[in-house]
Amino acid sequence: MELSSFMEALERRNPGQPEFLQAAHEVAEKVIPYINAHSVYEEARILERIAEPDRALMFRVTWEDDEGRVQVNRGYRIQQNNAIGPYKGGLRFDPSVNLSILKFLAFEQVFKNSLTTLPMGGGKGGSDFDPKGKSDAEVMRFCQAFMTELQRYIGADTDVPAGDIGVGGREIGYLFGQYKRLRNAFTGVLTGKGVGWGGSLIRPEATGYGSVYFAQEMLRHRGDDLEGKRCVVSGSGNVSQYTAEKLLAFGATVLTLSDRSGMIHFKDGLTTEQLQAVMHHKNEVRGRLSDFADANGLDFHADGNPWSVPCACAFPSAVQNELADADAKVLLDNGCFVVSEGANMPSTPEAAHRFEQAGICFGPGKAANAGGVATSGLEMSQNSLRLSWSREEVDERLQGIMHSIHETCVRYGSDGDGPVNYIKGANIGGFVKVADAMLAYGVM
Ligand code: NDP
Ligand code: 2IT
Repeated sequence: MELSSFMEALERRNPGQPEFLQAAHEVAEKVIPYINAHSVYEEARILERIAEPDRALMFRVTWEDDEGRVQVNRGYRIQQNNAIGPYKGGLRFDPSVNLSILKFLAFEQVFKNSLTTLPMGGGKGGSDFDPKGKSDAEVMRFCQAFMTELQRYIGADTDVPAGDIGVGGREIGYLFGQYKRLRNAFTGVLTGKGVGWGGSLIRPEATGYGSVYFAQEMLRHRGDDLEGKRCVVSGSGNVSQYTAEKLLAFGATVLTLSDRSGMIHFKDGLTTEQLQAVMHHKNEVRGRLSDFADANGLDFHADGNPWSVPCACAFPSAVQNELADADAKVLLDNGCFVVSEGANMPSTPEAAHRFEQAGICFGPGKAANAGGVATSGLEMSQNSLRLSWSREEVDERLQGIMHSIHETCVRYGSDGDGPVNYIKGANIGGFVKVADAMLAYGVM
């Protein structure tokens, strides 16, 4: 099996889907040599089958805004692969959402969920709806209309959505309420629920905490530690906030946060009080960092990104392709040697390749940010048991899962005495479990 012919066939069938093709290329590049060494996967055409979603659902979402005007959006759910468990993955509400972006995310999710050790298949969904600038009532009406369509396709044993960009606790509440109303069933059909109505403690924190635990695993593997390290974080949403919180708890210095308006440089390091204020501003006020920086006299760079600030560790935690090759070069030139991807595919292929060549600790998103979906898996377990575990118990399981993901990466990504290739390790490690299940089921 050749990478070029695999990609040519994929490009022919999926024109105009650059993000999906980018994600598929990254996986195929690492997995095809492994497949060639294990011909059973090639004969059964496992990679071709994983790259074709089981189904891709698209539907109209019609709702009324506060002025009574009719609004039309598009909803999606990509059910990529359920070989090892129900489809599982987030919902993204953002004007940029399209089929290519959701297919990339659903494809990544298959490998990520496999790495978590929990029984979850891969899926992703969302809408081009923009929650920004909308009233709570508008967000509620949109979520209800969206779920009215989505509920046909999901279920606690079928497909279990959660949050992603633009979908947090508020949206999950409206979505879950509407599912419960329409189906007259209180089930674990969504994760990221509030703790009083079936949610898990630590789920809001889990992606950020997990990304920091993964960085700590990579450092420990080299006999090093996060304490005292200078760190840059991009984004200021759910993942970034709890990445920053855990970094502070580990005694690291957090130098930056960002959003679509630009970047704040905390020259003396972000304090716990500043982080709390940022959380309030982003989660309650739903404001921009530019206004927060103005009000607090902070060093703000409208055109800046965090990668120009000298650091040892970088946590790209906002959006795909936010870290380009030139940024990777600047990071490396400034001595950065740990990158833990809180976001999905934040590094462009050129940037990831540069990190790989440099032999630094580069944790790709499907490994580094898997703590979020892993804790969603723990929420599903608790829902099935009709029990709630304590904070300590969930956090301990999360740490155990991040440790085990790191071990899988080391197992499949070690080349002799060289540095661990985490891209290779995560892709092959994620592939094998799904591939073996598909082999067991025969041709379908
Ligand atoms: P949020 O919506 O909470 O936050 C997103 C953050 O990224 C915001 O600060 C937002 O800025 C910024 N951002 C979004 N788009 C852009 C853009 N085009 N350019 C610059 N900044 C941008 O989302 P999450 O924190 O949940 O998600 C962040 C990333 O982590 C995503 O890639 C997501 O797929 C990934 N992820 C999330 C998981 C989760 O459990 N939530 C799990 C695993 C991965 P602004 O505030 O201005 O909108
Ligand atoms: O990208 C991701 O892993 C998520 N947005 C979390 C998915 C989930 O089901 O918790």
